[in-house]
Amino acid sequence: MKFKTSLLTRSLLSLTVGAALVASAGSALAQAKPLAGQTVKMMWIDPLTGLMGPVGTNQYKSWQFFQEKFNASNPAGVKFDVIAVDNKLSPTESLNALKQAVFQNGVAVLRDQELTPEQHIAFAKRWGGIDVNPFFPTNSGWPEIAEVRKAEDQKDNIGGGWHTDHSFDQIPAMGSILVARELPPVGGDTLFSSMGAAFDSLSDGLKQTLSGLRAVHTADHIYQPGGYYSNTDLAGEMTGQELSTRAVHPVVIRHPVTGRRLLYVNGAFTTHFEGWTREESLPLLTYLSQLGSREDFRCRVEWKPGSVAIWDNRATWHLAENDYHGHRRVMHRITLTGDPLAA
Ligand SMILES: O=C(O)CCC(=O)C(=O)O
Repeated sequence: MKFKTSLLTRSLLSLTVGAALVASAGSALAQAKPLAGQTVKMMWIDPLTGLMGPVGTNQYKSWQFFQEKFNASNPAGVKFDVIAVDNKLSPTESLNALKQAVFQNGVAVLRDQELTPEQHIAFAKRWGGIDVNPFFPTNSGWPEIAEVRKAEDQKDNIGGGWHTDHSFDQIPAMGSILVARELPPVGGDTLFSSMGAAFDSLSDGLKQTLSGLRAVHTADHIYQPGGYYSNTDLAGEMTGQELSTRAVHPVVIRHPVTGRRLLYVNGAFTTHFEGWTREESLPLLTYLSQLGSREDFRCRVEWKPGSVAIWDNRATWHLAENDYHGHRRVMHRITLTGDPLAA
């Protein structure tokens, strides 16, 4: 599939990392499908409690559960692995297995679901708290659910540049659970990039330098009046323009669960290194943005009706491809509360 650079991509990149990255954003990735011959584990979710577990009764909708692994050494960029969850696991143990898969691999996809908004919310609560997104439309009728939506007549999309969600918060969101509601006939994939693989690829010298740095994150240039969205055809739908955001985080963090070291700056929300001017910061931020979006650190999620993706914001960046003009795409996102970040 040909990569198309959206207006958001262009704006964010020119803001933070410059036009060079646009030119480098080619894409020829493998697709998010289980490998032939592998077993796909069936899981179910309890509509009332949001608990998930192995299928064993007809009373629940089954889950197809596979995880998507980033593989820095594979030029194709993606390796898929179907998790073998033991049928004897309890629902809570199964959910814990899914959580571990997301923490270790960055993103997991569940296929063929029929989650109602209430089930989506109940499932999200099983992961911890919900961070209500103050900027996206919430037209689903549930305040916990942000709508990531593009209409047939709109040209701009939400999330069209590489980013990680809510890095501008003091305690950034752990991740998100994104449910496909309406999909275009083709396109509209989401790309993910592994920040563990990006960090591992650095020289010892740059690892050491970055480990001593902190960076400033804000979304004011995105959501405030005069910011990115005010110049798009999404302007009338976004909210929270009066809000101001700012947070300072280590440039290299440790994953709170796995302990893996991760690069934690992103092209959308990181403006400069603490104690450095923006001009001084830009060359290094540009380099890191180019590195982090390298094809061999990425995987692609192809959406299908009933797909649900769960990702870890600490361990990944993501980008929503804007290559389906003339068609409608509606996704429901619940943002999951995170933990304080530490080096
Ligand atoms: O629509 C998508 O695929 C992802 C949207 C996005 O970037 C986000 O919710 O942060």
